[in-house]
Amino acid sequence: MALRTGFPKGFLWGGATAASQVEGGWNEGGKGLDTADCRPAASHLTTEQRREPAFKEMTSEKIAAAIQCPDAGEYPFRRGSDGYHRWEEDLDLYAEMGLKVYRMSVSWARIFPNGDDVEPNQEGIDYYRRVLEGCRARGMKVFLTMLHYSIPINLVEKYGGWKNRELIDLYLRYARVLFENYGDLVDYWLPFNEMNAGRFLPFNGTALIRDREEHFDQSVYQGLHHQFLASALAVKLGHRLIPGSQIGCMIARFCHYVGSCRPEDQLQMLRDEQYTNWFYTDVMVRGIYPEYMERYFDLKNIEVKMQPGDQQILQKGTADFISFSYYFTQISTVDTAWEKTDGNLVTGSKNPYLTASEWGWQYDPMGLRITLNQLWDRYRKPLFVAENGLGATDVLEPDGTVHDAYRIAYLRHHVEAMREAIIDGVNLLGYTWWGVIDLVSNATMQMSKRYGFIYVDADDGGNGTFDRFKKDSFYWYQKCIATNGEDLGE
Ligand code: BGP
Repeated sequence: MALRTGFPKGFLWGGATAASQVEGGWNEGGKGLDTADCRPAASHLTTEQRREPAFKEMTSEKIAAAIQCPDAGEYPFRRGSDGYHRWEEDLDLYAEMGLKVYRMSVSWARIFPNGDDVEPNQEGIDYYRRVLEGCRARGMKVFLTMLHYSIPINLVEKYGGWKNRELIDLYLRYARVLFENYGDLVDYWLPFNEMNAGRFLPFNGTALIRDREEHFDQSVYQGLHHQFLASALAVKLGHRLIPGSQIGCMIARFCHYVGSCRPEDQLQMLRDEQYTNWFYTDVMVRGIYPEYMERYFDLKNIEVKMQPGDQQILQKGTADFISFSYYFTQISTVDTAWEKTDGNLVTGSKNPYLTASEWGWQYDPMGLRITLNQLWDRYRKPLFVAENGLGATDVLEPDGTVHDAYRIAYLRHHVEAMREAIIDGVNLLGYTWWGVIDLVSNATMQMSKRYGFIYVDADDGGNGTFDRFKKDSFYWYQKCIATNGEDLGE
């Protein structure tokens, strides 16, 4: 067996966005109001305030106010980055960068405005067909997220979100439309973005409203069970409708390091890995509910209601590949006084050996190599880094340039880490940088937390031209792709 030397031929270099964060056009083309459209701006809040459950969770009061609001107002996702209108210009820029694959998502509410409509909205179907054909015409493959958080608000108001089993059938009706209409244009399918988000950001993930639930955790895990079933059934349906299709799964991967050599800390790390990561991939890749969750459910007084046949559904709909988002690492410890820092979806314990982004996310390329090795060792399924990126404050210079050396450094180090993992023996299909273009932040609803290689001239309040500008990182990634990851110099 020859030692690998670097990125394989055909490695899928790419970029990612999500419909709710990039599109805007919230009430155009027959689209219905969705959950993202109802999340109010929060850029005025402090970091401490953003850690509060009251900020992270949705309330009936907030929903009612959002439904009443007739314009984009204080709702940043209603504007996004105006990608709905500028998709051709954006695809041209991605092609100029040399992207081999574009990870994008479809908005459920553009296809079924209320989620339970009998007939789909043809205007929405046609819109995405044009975008997908645009990717093909520019030589880019497509990695399609079928559901990246936002669902029609009617499914929350009328059905109570994912805790209601009826959502499985409604989701499959939607999935069928995607498979039937875009089977010739999509290369990789992803039924759900970050399955574990249902646990960490329940409004986004499982569409739950805190004040409407008696036993919140029970509803979260019931909702997750329905999503697992919907995902497995989508895999089965997709394979039947499109023979040979590649349909994966995804989690937000939380990589943990043990805080000390105390056995208690080591056990804590095992539990953290099981409860935040392995549970989700074990169900979607192995097709089983792992035994360690029984103890957890018992502890939390949770009883996931299953119907006869559910286990078989999970077993028959396992994922073809595993994708994940990777942003940071955190410490596992039983020491409650350990200093904290923020990370994607969670607040975790701080690692003194690492530096962090302006938003507190700890910068750790080696954690990506470790994560890739762990996932490959456990499942031996092809892997895909569906998200990785740096949210930072950028400055648009008067001459239209943006000098983001910090983003280039972050990217270079993570590309090096992936190369090392490939040499370690990991089977890695591709890498889609999160926020290939500036878009509204998922957790903080800010435009000013910028991820893109392409700058969008808009501020948190939606003021600006929304014109696009290439950052220095645009050119760096272009060269990285052109040399298949060989040239990682300035
Ligand atoms: C992931 C989400 C993305 C994206 C990213 C960055 O969890 O899948 O939608 O937003 O995190 O997070 P944020 O936008 O909060 O900085």
